[in-house]
Order: sequence, then C-alpha cells, then structure tokens
Amino acid sequence: MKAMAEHEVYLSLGSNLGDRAENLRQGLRLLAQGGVQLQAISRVYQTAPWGGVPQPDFYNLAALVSTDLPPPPLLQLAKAVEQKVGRQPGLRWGARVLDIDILLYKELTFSAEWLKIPHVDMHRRAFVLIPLLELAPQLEIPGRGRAAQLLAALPPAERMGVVPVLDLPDFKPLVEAASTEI
Ligand code: PH2
Ligand code: MG
Ligand code: MG
Repeated sequence: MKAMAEHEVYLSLGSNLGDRAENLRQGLRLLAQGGVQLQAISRVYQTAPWGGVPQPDFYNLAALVSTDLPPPPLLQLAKAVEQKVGRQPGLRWGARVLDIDILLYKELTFSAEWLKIPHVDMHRRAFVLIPLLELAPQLEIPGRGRAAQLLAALPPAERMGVVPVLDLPDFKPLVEAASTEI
C-alpha cells in the first residue's frame, strides 16, 4: 500500500473571471497532477466579493488534500497552477481567473514575510469558512478558535453572500481513488 502523504492541508480556491467553474475544475486537476492528492472538496459557492474592491462575484470552494510538499513548494505549485489556468498579475484582492490559497496544515504552522499558515485572513472570511466547515465542522484554527464560532461572529450580510451553487461530481471518483489506492 502506498504510504499516506506526510501532510494534510486545507486549501481555498476562488475564481471570478471567465468560466469560473471550469477554472476551479482545471485548478484541481493540475494540483492533482503536481503532487497533491485530493481527499475531499466542498460544494462550489457563489460569493460576494470581499475586501472592498468592486468586482464580479466569485465561485469558491475548499479542498482537503494530502501531500508530501512542505509549505514553500506547495505555494510554488499553487502559483504555477494559477498561471497555467491563465491568471494575470493584478490588484491585491482584485479579480482573478484562479486563486489558490493555503489555509491550514493540520499539524504545522509556518511564518515568513511572504507566507503565513494559518492564512492570516481566513477567520474573517465567510467565503472561506463556510466551504471549509462543510469538510471539517469541528475545525479549530490555531491561535483563532473554532471555525464555527468565528463564522457565527461575522456580520449576517457577509454570511448570506455565500450561497452553494453546484457540486463538482466529476471529482468524486478522484477523491475515492485517492483513499482506496493500493
Ligand atoms: N479573494 C480575494 C479577495 N476577495 N472575495 C471572495 N468572495 N472570494 C475570494 O476568493 C476573494 C475575495 C483575494 O484573494
Ligand atoms: Mg486569496
Ligand atoms: Mg492567493
């Protein structure tokens, strides 16, 4: 039996340009080809833009993956996948074809100027917490508290701007294959 990958990691994927569902799908596919095994993905949510930049609504989802990659190479992979799907340089918090953020490693934290894990804003974002809670209802965010409580503390208008719109059923077999591999 293949050894379990060393780390379990929660990711957040988002897209608000072009064919948003297809961008997410392609992002997941490329991550899976790049050394990351998909364990579970949430439904896809349509979410109001967060952060004050006027822009189209996003599609967001959360993924639980396993990987041997430590944080810096996983970030590198995420950036490479974003580019391959067509992301262009743009405004911080502005519109993008694909954004892949590392939210949390289950067993480690990481802090450099260019990458912090847990993600510094995750506890303030309903578009992150709602999909994530689908995968991990009891999740504790180190240094912040229980994800469910953090979500409950956010303004109702922000929570109501996060609405499930679709499933990506074509990834279910991938998830099963990852957990039954011999
Ligand atoms: N990403 C941002 C800024 N604002 N808002 C939503 N709803 N979803 C996102 O993925 C998002 C955002 C910067 O990465
Ligand atoms: Mg982001
Ligand atoms: Mg990002």
